[in-house]
Amino acid sequence: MKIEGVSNPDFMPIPELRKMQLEKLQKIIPYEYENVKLFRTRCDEKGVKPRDLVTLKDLGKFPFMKKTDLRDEYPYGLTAAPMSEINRFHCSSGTTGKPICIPQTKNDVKIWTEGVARCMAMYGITKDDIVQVSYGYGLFTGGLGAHYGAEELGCAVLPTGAGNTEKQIMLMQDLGVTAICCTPSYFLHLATVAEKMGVDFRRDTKLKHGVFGAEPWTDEIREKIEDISGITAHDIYGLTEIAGPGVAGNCEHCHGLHVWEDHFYPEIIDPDTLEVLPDGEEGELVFTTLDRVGTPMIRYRTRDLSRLQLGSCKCGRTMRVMDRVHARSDDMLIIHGVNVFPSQIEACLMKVPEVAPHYMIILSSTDTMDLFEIQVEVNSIAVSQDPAACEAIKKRVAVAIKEVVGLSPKLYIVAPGTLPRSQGKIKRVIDNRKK
Ligand code: DLL
Repeated sequence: MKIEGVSNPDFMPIPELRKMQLEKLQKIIPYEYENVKLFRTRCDEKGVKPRDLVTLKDLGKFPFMKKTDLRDEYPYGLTAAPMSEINRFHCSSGTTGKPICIPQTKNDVKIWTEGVARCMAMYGITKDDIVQVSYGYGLFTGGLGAHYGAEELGCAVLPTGAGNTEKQIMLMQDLGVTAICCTPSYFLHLATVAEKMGVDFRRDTKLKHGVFGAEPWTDEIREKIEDISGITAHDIYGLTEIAGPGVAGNCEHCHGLHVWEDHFYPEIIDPDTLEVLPDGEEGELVFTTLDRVGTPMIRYRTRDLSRLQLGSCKCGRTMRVMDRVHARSDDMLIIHGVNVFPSQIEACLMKVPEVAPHYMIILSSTDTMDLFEIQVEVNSIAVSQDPAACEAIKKRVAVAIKEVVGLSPKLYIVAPGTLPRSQGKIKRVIDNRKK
């Protein structure tokens, strides 16, 4: 894999890229049709055949895949390669029922590894960096994905996994770690623990880069992270079904993430009509894996809401830029009939400097109405114990939330360290409403 210079696939001329995408689709679609019964049946029902894929636009004729397909066909129903070719399994658990299982070949893992390495190279991480991987290892793709990607770049990797936070901070200092990979919420937790230990990231560590993803995080949280630690917070996106982390990442110029579309073909659809939307319009992100053969995904509906941006990026990369993912269509809360995304609440909270980036949205209901509460941590114990200061903060938060979503939740100010922390993906909404 060449990372520097024009031979890097990131900078491939667009006509060449589109030609390559079409050629890869013209291979993967017949392969999937031949090897995966569900796909074949759906194509037959729709009256579409692999040979109907003549231009990239024709992809829109083919059926979608969804998470429920993976659950229904668990464990091997969507596996296209023979078991002798399978080299790795990754699974992602949902809240209920069976997990989804993605068997993959050696080359599938290589494509994924390359995606992560390309992201890291784009962030300015080099073989001189010492990379601490604090994503969970195991069935979750975060740990092994970041690990393989950093090793591919030639970095020295410290595979701490998630948890054991004080030890992580000690190792970070002692070994001179320069880049950390974890969820943004876990980094915020690390920062709080570091502060308690008297460790100042700027003064006492060599940390420069954070490779954060696996959960939505707002621009406001990003600023907060950079502010408290002095590092550059990079965004890495991906999902188990498509590979894992490293499907897309941000460069220093774009406000969004370059999608490695030489491997992962993106579309945006209207989640209601299922029509493909033109670049520039927001909708649900759909991916087709162009050359993974273990469990190819054709038009996989991610549920993530994003947009493929128009125009070119200053960095010269030709790979399209998707908007940062702030929400999933299934994250949307309907409170008193109003659509609310948790990220909107987060952005409002982060406008108030005394508020810490830790909060919990709690919904419950009486027979007739929804009850909407938010518990918010403040930065200092002194503030949490000063009723007048708490009232003033509540007022500012209430005004911001009213302005953005038009609702007035009941606000509770709590002391630093009160709300649960997570080593992996954070859960910030508890919905106890009667269904
Ligand atoms: O979270 C893969 C990953 C690991 C990505 C580490 C980045 C870093 P899943 O567990 O299958 O895979 O969850 C995928 O997480 O559909 C998004 O909703 C969300 N997600 C992932 N990255 C981001 C991100 C991993 N950078 C689901 N921003 C996806 C916002 C993200 N949401």
